[in-house]
Amino acid sequence: MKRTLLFAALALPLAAAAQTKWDLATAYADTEFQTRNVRMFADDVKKLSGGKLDITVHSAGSLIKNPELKRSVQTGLVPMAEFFISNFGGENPMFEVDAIPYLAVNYKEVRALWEATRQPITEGFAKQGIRLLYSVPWPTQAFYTKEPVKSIADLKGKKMRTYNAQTARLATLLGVVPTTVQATEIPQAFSTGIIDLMYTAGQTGVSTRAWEYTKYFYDTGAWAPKNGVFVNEGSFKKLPADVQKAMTDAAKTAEERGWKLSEEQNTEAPKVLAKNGMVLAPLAPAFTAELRKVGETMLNDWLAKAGEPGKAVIADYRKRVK
Ligand code: PCA
Repeated sequence: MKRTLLFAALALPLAAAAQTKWDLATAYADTEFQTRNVRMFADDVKKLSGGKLDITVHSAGSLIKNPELKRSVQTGLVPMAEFFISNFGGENPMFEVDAIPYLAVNYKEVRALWEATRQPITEGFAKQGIRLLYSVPWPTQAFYTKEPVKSIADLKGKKMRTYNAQTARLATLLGVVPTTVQATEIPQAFSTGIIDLMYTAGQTGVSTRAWEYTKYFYDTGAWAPKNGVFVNEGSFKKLPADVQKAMTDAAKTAEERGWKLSEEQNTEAPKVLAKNGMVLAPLAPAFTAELRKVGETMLNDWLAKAGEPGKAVIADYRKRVK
């Protein structure tokens, strides 16, 4: 017994020396499926690398706040981060192609859009010194309101929670007041009256207990924006080849698993909302027509910004969903 202990004590520093410890920062809470998937990814990297790389996941903005995540991984402040890709449409329009309402309205289309844009998006980040390891969509975006909505007129002047420039633009086009609130701060923003309604996935509604401050759930199915998990390219290159492979293999698995989880949540989360008393209300035809118009405007704006490469990916996408 004594001997085993002594052996263990001697073995420890050796094992520790061979192990690299990294941090991965994300803005989202542990209750979100995206975070669960990131944690499984970190476990897989550890297993596949034979324990050589141990990634600690820091969730809910506990290490780095949402707006700082990309810059932090770019400058190497943290080697890895997960962030919401369309937050950075201002740097490269390609990054926000998945945040245009009614461009891709089901998982088949969302996947086709990803297949048509993965390369330019990956290259865009590579130019900035970060490697996109995998990307997973949030379930389709839905309105959460306190009162029933028959058309845009019912929303006029209300304060809507937004999470990036695209949703702020959407809010402006709807005639509501955009108010930036991080996902983890949604309950507090409702209870203090900073926002009257929000627009997010059913899953995020479950994670933030939307039934405690809203009543109606309108799933538009209009878009499924994506998160990405990133590594600083310089840090990645310094890893031994077998650890690099462990990371890219684990990323492939995480992407497949994540898409499955996302699709599952897309049907399961609304049931949880209903069980807790929310009304799963159908979108009124007038409201749908108005939203589609807003979507068209946003697509045209995007095409004007994204130029020839933008036109090319949309044409490629349209071919894929024909
Ligand atoms: N949930 C995250 C991003 C999009 C989503 O569905 C949020 O609301 O911040």
